[in-house]
Order: sequence, then C-alpha cells, then structure tokens
Amino acid sequence: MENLKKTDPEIAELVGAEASRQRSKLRLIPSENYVSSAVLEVSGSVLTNKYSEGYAKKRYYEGQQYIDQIELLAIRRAKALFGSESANVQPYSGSPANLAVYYAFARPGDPIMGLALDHGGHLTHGWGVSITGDFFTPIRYELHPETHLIDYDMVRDLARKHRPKVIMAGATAYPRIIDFEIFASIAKEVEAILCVDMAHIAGLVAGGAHPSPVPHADVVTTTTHKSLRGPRGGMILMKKAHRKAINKAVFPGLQGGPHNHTTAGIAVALKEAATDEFKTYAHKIVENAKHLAGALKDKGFDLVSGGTDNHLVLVDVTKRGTTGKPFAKALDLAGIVCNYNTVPFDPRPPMDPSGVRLGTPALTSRGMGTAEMDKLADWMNRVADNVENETALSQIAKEVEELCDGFPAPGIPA
Ligand code: DSN
Repeated sequence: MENLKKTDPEIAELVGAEASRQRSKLRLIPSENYVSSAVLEVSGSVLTNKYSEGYAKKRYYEGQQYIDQIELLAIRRAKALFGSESANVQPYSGSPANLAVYYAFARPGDPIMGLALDHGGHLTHGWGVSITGDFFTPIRYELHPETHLIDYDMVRDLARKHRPKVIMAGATAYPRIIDFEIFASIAKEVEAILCVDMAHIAGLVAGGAHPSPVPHADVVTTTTHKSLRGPRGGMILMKKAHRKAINKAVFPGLQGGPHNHTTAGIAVALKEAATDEFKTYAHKIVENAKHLAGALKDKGFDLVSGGTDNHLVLVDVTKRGTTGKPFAKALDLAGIVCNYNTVPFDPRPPMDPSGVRLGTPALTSRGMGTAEMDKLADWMNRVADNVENETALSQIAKEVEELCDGFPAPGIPA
C-alpha cells in the first residue's frame, strides 16, 4: 500500500493495524473469513471506476466491452457451482438481496414470513426495526421450546393462517441443518414463494458439506463474503420463471450501478469455490465446528440444541456464571473474537444476552484443525474462569498470538 501510505498515512496505518489484528487473533465470528489475495487484488482494481446500470448487452452507459464479460462469467460460474437455472450477481449485499425478493413478490402491507431474529433469523426476515418488518406484515415462526430446532408445525400453521407472499428460510444463528424440503412443501401448499437465505452456509453448500436449498427454493439469496469466502457482496439464484421479476427488482427497482470490482471478486471466489481444495475446506469447517462443540461441552459449556451440524456453535454461558457481553469482551481481550448473541427464549436483553456465537470458517481458512479447536476450548474455559482478570486474559492473548503465528492468514503478509 505504498501509494496509500503517501496519500493518507492515517488510513494506511489503520488498515495495517486491522491486518495485524486479523493475523494475530482467533476470529470466530461465523460470518467473517479471509479472502484470497486474488479476491483482494480484483476488489481493489480499476473496475471500481466504471458505471454499468442495466444488465449485460442492455446497459444505459457505453464502454461495457469488458464489464459485460465479467458479469456474464460471474453468472455462469454461479449457475454451474450451485446448479441454479438463473443468477443475479448485482445485489450490493445480503440485505438488499432479500429486499429485492420481497419487492419482486409482495406489495407493502402483504404478509411475509421468517424466523424471528431472537430465535436465530435475520433483521431482513421481517424484524420490526428493519424495512422488511415495517413495510410488510411480518409473520414470525420460532424454534421449538424444548429441542431448539425450527418448529416446522408452527411454520405450517402460520403459513396456512396468514398465506404469506414470501416464506423466508435461513438463519444467522442456527447450528442445525434446515429441512428445505419441508419448507418447499409448505410454500407450495399456501402458494407462497420460498426464498432460502443461505448467506451463512453458502460455502458449505458449494463444497458439498451441507444440503443445497437450490432444488427446493424458488429463490435463494446469499452474501458472498461469509463461508463462500468472496468479497463483500450479494447474489440471488432463482428458477428461470422468476428471473425477470428478480432482475427488475434489483435494477432499476432498488439499486443503481452494480459494483463491478465486487462482481469480478465474486467471479474469482466462485472459481476458487469450484476446486477440490475448497470442498476439503468446506468439510473441515463442519468437522472443526463439531469438534469445538464437543470440546466445549466437555468443559461444561451449554450448547443450544446440544451441538452443531454446520459452521457455528451457539453457547449459553449462563451456567458459567457470566453473560454474553462481558464474556465476549473478555474473549476479545484474550485474542478470541466472537459476538454476543441471544439464545432461544432468552430472558436477557439483546444488548447483553445469555450467549455467544462462534464459527469456524476463518480459522479453517488458516488451516487450523481439531488440535487447534481443543486449544481454543481450553482457552475459552480459562477465560470463563477469569472474565475480569486482565492479567490472565492478556497471558491467554500471548498464547493465542503464538498459535496464530504458525497459521498464515490468507491475503495478509506475515
Ligand atoms: N451480520 C451477519 C452475521 O453476522 O450473521 C448477518 O448479516
């Protein structure tokens, strides 16, 4: 970043500090990752200079000789990787992608259905403070109070009663496999559009480590920067029958010009995701998450639903005598970065809930495996015993940094 250093040393220094934070800590936020150097390069390329409202061969600006090829390549790769009939690679991220789906199939005030945020859903699945819960009529399904699995009977009953235009399946804090077939049968029965938001699990789906929603859903939305390991962006996969409606909703419905540097980054990430190496990575994410879950259980941590089938573990820390926020803060001081999170039926407020959310994609991208998960569980146990002991926490941070030194972070020079 020689030029940046000359032009804006303040920002250059902060970027450098962030790089070293990402290198020296264990990053467990399940929606974060390390992109490859190739993705970083193209994300910072001259493609950011170009406007290209519209779609390939039908743009509102000239000079699209190369942009069209890039976008068509990204679309072709998305379709091939996920086996979908059509793809739109222009959404700026997951939230606009979801909004585009509602905009395509519902009018203001219409009922839409999604998993409640405090049961593991997402703001854009119809939560009240989001435009999706404000402009539409949100119907929220929940988890079963005993199993903490999606209450499919509740989904069916609510769908029959409210006849939503769109049923959203997908989650940000659900450690189990979602049964897309049941969702599809419910959507079919009530003539709703089934949209699966696979943002968290897209990399697992691409690598064959999680069942694919694509055969079952009318539309699948995703971000591209989580387990899929691309740049920050969004994508919508859909059946051919919905292509026109979705494309119109994305542009001109919601967005202006696509971010071409991101589109190219998505294309590169999709190429990487089609390799055997990526398949191995996807399976290792799940292996690591399961191993971490087992090791934490052995240390006396309570896990929502008792474990995991995917990339994340939701830990209820109540029995360890702490709550989500102070525990997450203590972990951060110890070099272990996660986020505090509600657990199902949480009696505590969202700003200091009962749990923390842990994910293994970023650690797996660094090549860490089950031995490192054991160490991580040990450290988390020590942190739980020392939430307010800064000396103990900084000792753990040193040990964490030593471990990190042995596992180069993709895209970040040593
Ligand atoms: N912010 C993302 C997450 O952490 O799950 C969801 O968009």
